[in-house]
Amino acid sequence: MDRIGVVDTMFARVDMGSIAERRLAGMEGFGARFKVVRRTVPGFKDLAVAARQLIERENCEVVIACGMPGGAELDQVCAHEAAQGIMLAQVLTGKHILEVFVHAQEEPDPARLTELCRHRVGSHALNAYWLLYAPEELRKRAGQGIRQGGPDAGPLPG
Ligand code: RDL
Ligand code: RDL
Ligand code: RDL
Repeated sequence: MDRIGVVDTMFARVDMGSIAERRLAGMEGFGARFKVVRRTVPGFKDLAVAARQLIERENCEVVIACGMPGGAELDQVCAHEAAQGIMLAQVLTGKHILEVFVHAQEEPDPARLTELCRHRVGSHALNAYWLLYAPEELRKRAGQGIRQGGPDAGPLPG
């Protein structure tokens, strides 16, 4: 059976990994064609190595890496570093690790931040599934200004 990895953090103020797990559990082939392997690490700087381990030790085909950069300026610098680690892990393993970051400063209202999280994590869970099983779904949407967590920007005219 294929494996899809989900890793999230204790730092995040929303249980992002469970949102991804629930979304994947609703997709065709769950439990038959693929299963989900879940890990949680302290914070987003710990995501890259956990994702690499999910790929190399747990044989995951794709990983969804969820994190929440805090609101401080320092957290933005750290987010950039954490993102570079995730990219390095992708290049080293040759597998997709979808970085799902929801920045605390994107939305000051807590209820709306939770909603943004649900939407972004759910959308990237679907993207991971498509990368693995339905790349034509991504191809159909090329150049369409698709976003995760907010409204789509849409295509430019012409
Ligand atoms: O490796 C242990 C920690 O350094 C690691 O868990 C960090 O990701 C924790 N962390 C910070 O140290 C920080 O300054 C986090 C943030 N900011 C942050 O904004 N979001 C995190 N972790 O998930
Ligand atoms: O791995 C999943 C996503 O992290 C990845 O697809 C990103 O490239 C998506 N993305 C951002 O997260 C972002 O903050 C993009 C942009 N900005 C951007 O400006 N252009 C993109 N993607 O193509
Ligand atoms: O235009 C508004 C947003 O799309 C823009 O601010 C993005 O940069 C927000 N964003 C992130 O900050 C991020 O870390 C996005 C993603 N990840 C993402 O994966 N997909 C997005 N936006 O559409």
